[in-house]
Amino acid sequence: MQKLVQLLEFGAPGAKSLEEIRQQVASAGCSSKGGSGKSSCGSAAGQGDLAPEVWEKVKNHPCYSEQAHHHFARMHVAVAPACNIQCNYCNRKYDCANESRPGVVSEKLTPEQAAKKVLAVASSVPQMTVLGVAGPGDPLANPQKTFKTFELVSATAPDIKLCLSTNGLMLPDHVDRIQAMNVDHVTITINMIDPEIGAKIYPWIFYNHRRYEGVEASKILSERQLLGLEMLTARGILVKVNSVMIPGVNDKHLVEVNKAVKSRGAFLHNIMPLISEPEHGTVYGLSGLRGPSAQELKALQDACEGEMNMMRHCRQCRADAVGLLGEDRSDEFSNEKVAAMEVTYDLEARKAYQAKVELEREAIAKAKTAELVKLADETSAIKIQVAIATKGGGRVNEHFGHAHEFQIYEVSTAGAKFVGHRRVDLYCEGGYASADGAATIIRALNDCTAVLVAKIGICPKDSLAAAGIEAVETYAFEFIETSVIAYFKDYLQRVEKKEISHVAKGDADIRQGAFTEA
Ligand code: CLF
Ligand code: SF4
Repeated sequence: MQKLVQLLEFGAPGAKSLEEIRQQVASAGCSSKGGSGKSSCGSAAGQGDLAPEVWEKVKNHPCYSEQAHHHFARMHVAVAPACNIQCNYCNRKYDCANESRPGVVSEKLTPEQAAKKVLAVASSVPQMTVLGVAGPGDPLANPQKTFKTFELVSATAPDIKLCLSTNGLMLPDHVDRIQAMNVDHVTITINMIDPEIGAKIYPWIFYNHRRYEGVEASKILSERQLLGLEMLTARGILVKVNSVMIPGVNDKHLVEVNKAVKSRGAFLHNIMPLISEPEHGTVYGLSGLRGPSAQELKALQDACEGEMNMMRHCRQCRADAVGLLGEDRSDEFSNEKVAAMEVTYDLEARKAYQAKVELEREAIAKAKTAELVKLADETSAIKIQVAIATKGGGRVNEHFGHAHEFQIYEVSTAGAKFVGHRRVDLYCEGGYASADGAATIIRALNDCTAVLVAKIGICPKDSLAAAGIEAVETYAFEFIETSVIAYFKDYLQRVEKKEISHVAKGDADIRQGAFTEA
């Protein structure tokens, strides 16, 4: 392992790329015995005007920092099966290995199994910096299992940040314990502050040994959520609020929710689209309630953006997700595989990886500043969206045909900003192109002027062009934001020279709850 640490030393001649390091740590970290084996968050990058102690908490957290999500991974352990409320968008009985959405999980774990799994992942995936308990039920409806897991992990892997996501009903009762366990990041899902609206989202809650229904249930839930939020922020714990945008139910109301949570000190607001398919068997899915379109979601997020950071890179993960947001490596760490692993937890190698990422981040920030300078003389009012094929690291580094998702950037003369992502079916299946794949990808990217890729074949390039989307390979393996800005500058020049016409784009499908091939 000493050799590996030497390899990681930044500045060393011939230093390895991050991808090489990841692979090398993965092969050295643990072995299988017969098993098969307004600143820094939301949209912008860098520390900005965050206090240093806050920056320390968020800089390596893939959910609390948009920039960090290109480099750092989270994992969830499914130790909390029970829930104490019912949401009309949730059905935890549904499970599919290829499905990614909250509440979905392949295996439930005991705290001891979870602690071993965390060490196994930490040994193999140096970019994993955060352990979250996010279900499949509610972590605070299962407090013994949740806190026991945190206790075991903080004793053996103290560098891993602990994270908790709750519906908030029992939160006020556990705030002291959360603080005592150094859980710095808590997410509360708050979909309403008006119990009349809540009654359309929550049929019942179970509280103080009693079942409550209708408006009464939502009134209790809302009071407990807001009290828990106030108690956490008073203790300096960072709180992210997740809200599910449910068209026709709470979409307009979420602006009020945003104000309410902002005034109580929430750090970040994550407005997510409703995932609603009949096959999920949820009340909303079965009643045909649709999720929002890409433009509807963005318009609400934009309306809420102000002093408070908005999160736009949420992938609505499974309760057992492992990996960078947008990738799921949970299959590699099944109970059976973890039980057969010999785990070597190497804190020094993990620290070295993180130091290397710091250097990469500095390089990205410098390159972005340089590219922005080139835009300084432009006065155009044009604003476009550009899709990116990436597999992480903040670079344009994915082949079009291999992309499971595209990241979406909005760019104008003010610069480039991450505004979302689109999950898509793979264009290439087993080496063959899929006609359906092209159509669904075009629907998902319909609001984009261009897609920047590492590589693309002639057929998909032509299909995209016919749909008014330019496929561009010029920026292969370059930093994303600098590429987007450079593309935009080139686009403006071509418009000015009348080589092309600027065309306003239409709406797009989010396809958040889509099935994807793992
Ligand atoms: Fe997990 Fe949530 Fe912690 Fe992140 S997820 S408990 S804060 S470590 Fe992140 Fe996943 Fe979105 Fe959650 S992308 S669903 S916001
Ligand atoms: Fe499902 Fe979470 Fe709602 Fe419970 S709180 S019903 S687990 S979405």
